[in-house]
Amino acid sequence: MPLAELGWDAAFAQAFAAQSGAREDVQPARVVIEFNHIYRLATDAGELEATLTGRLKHRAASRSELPAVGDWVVVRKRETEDRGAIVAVLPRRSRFSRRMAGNVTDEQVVAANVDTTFIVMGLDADFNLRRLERYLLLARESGSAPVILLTKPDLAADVAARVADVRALAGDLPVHVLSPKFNQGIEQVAAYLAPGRTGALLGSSGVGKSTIINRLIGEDVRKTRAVREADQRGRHTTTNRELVTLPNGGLIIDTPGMRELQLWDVNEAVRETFDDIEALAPECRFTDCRHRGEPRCAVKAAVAEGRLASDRLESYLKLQDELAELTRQQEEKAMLDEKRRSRRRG
Ligand SMILES: Nc1nc2c(ncn2[C@@H]2O[C@H](COP(=O)(O)OP(=O)(O)OP(=O)(O)O)[C@@H](O)[C@H]2O)c(=O)[nH]1
Ligand SMILES: [Mg+2]
Ligand SMILES: [Zn+2]
Repeated sequence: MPLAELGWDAAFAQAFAAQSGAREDVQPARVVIEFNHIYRLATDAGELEATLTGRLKHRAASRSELPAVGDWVVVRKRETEDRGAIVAVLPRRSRFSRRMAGNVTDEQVVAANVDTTFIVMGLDADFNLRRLERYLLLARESGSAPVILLTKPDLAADVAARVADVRALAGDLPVHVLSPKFNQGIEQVAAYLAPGRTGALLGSSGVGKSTIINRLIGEDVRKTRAVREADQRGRHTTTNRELVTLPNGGLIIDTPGMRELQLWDVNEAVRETFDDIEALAPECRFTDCRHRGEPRCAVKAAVAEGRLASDRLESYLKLQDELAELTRQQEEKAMLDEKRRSRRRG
């Protein structure tokens, strides 16, 4: 498959030339799937399995510097080896990151070099505006274009009201309603996936992400499973992120449903999303006003006068708390990393 059909272009070619110099034993490849540090890569000559070079592994200060699905990498393959070795990751054009699940303070790149991030939410029991807001922050920060897909309209009584709530939250972002199971509205997704363009499907388990891919392809290539009877939750059917090539030339990343979506650096996206509050802040009496009851606070005044919704301010303040805690943990981790490094230096 020619590299262009995998999303390769002049800018990536330039980055590759800068990384590989005059070496002749390396080639560009795109990460299709990762499993236990073994990568399946797509090249212009077919697929290839690869591992990381020790150098790449040990130089990485964060997990986010290692290849993720969608990444373009520099891979070395010798005729005497049955596997390739990834020597470098090319700079990402976009990346959807979250904080790693569990107790670790590190960034996890969920998908790289994505043009369109599809945030998929069910109109049924999955429907949750606060969660959608968090997805949107991470998607805005990713550098890709967010698009909201609402599925399972057949299982919701008040579709119109729910869609209206989503539109109010989404501002000028596109919102589409579709029914993957019944093959309705899939062309709205296909429209974003011209040849060489990459999309990624993100959302809870059971919302129909893999079903969308099956409908785009016209064949059941991805495993899907009915949600649990009792509580309508998904069964975590997809277990690995994977870049899938579509017959019409587009590419799409299927991802496992996320159980938790902890924020990573989304300060810029918060500023953009809450630009109304940010615009009021300079009129507060104190330049470092936190809008939590300080005297002559322009933001509180706007709420009192009905110019700003109080639940909007509430979610803004909650996000500020969460981001402050994240910054504190990042600083703590940076300090520990530095100590470890200086101890190693002796
Ligand atoms: N009623 C209804 N069911 C749907 C719709 N879209 C998908 N489903 C069903 O929802 C179930 C879960 O779909 P999947 O595609 O496996 O969901 P997923 O998002 O890939 O889930 P994970 O892989 O676990 O993250 C399947 O039984 C689908 O047939 C829809 O619009 N309406
Ligand atoms: Mg799936
Ligand atoms: Zn204030």
